[in-house]
Amino acid sequence: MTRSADVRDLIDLFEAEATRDRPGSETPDVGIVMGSDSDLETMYGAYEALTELGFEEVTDYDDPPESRFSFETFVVSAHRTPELMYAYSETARDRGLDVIIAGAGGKSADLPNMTASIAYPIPVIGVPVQEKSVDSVIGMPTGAPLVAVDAGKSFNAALSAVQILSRAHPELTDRLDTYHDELQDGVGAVSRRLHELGTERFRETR
Ligand code: AIR
Repeated sequence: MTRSADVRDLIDLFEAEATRDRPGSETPDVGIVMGSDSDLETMYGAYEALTELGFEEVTDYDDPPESRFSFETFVVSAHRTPELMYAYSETARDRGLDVIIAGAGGKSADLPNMTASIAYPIPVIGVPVQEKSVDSVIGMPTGAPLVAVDAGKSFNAALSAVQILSRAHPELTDRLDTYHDELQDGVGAVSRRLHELGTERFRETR
């Protein structure tokens, strides 16, 4: 048993949350975990995508945000805090999470795979924080699934998470459609400008 008071507190918090009977509208839908706070810049893309799609961050389980869809964020290290990883993942379903985004870096990026195994059948989207983490994130044995994005693509991980949620929540499909329309508008506007200005002028004014 860990002697770290903060880790112990977090484990107690997860276990207590798991025993509460609360509607899905009051619990986080998406969990974001990362192996270290040094991963935060890379994992920030997930935050950006979720907030762009109208999700709010839960920072106090007793005071959930107004918006229907929300997410939570924690540092959980597979190697430095294995008990915390176990408690986070094992309680995920009872705490109301529907999908988890897990990022880790280094050559032993085990958080996504272990989270996927323990939180099963909740889908886990793994984010290799560095190129050298890709093999360790995607190399799951048959029967132990993990969805993964390419190195650093945490923004896409969050879009995938919302795609998964949208199958049960049509309003999220609308938000994803709007996001995609805006993406197309952006490319369309650039394409038109490039064509109309010509390559040299476009490069000068870019
Ligand atoms: N890591 C942390 N615990 C287990 C692993 N694999 C990863 C983090 C981070 C890297 O190790 O996900 O990408 C370096 O962490 P730190 O804290 O030394 O910067």
